[in-house]
Amino acid sequence: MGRIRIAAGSIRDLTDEVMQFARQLGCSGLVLNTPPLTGRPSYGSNAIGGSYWERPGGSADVPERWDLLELVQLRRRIEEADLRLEALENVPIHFYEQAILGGPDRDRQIDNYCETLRNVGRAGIPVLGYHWMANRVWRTTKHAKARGGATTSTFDFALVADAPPTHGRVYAEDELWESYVYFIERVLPVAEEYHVVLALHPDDPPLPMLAGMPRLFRGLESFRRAVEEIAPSPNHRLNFCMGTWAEMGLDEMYAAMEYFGRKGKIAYVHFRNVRGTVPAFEETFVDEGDVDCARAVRLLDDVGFDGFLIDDHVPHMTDDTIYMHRSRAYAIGYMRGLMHAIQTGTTPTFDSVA
Ligand SMILES: [Mn+2]
Repeated sequence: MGRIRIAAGSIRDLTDEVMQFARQLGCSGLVLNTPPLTGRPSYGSNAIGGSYWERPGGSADVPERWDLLELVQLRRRIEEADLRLEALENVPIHFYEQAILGGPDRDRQIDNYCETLRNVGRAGIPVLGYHWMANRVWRTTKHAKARGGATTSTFDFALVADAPPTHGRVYAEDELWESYVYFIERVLPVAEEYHVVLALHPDDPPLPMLAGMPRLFRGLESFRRAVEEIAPSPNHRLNFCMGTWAEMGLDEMYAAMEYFGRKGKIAYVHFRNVRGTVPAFEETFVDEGDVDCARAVRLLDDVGFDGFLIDDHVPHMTDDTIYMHRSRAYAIGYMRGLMHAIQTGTTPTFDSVA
């Protein structure tokens, strides 16, 4: 009991303010989501984000990899604020889009991805999240009415059933499995060697196909195939997005949580809630959707999950910030309350940096 940590998630831009916010909420760590790193070696600059490498007349190409020193600086800055950098989730999609598509540049992108993985490991960052969505997360409105006049995101497949292919043509599911196997067989050994856990996020929305692009990771069986058959390793686990799993149906969600949780295959959890399943659903506050969050936390604790939970998508509350501090404070406070409740009889421990 009491092994589960709570971290603040969905942070793109690392600021002193957001680190204070996380500390004030009692979080033990942070997850950064696609942080805007330059990817350029920064050892020549005298300021973080300095312009040494912005040479006049120099090449304007955008690196498709993350640089070691920037990653070290990121981790140190967070640890100096008495937090831990729990994970980075998702390199920019253009870093490995050709790998997903099985395109002509995939070997170059995979080489770069491997170098990013080495740098993540060298920088002492334990987890790198990834997904296999060439056309990303889809919502059909971001301004639906939520409780009390908050606004939220919803998805209704009927509105986009006729969407043209996002990547020029209709891809077959077999093609995406082929490119997935090709990718993971090359990157996973590097993750192992450099002690990084790769954490796979489901396709959101979890439909078989969207705009000409198959969506592989939409159920327990596809994840089992990925982390047990194709690429079994202690360094290959799930970024368990409770919201996306609930979009598949609650039975699937609880079954997967128990199945993968018991095997120690869940690296961390996106703790959010929804109402409805594909083909149509809406995001909700954490305490009002279809998922019984108390049951979820109890289940995670029962199966011995010892990773961390983060807030994920949250409804936008009145006068909230772009980062949605109000709504995130509510979600994280709620998560802490649930954790306290299941730890009754023990002393709640929300460790700082170990
Ligand atoms: Mn998620």
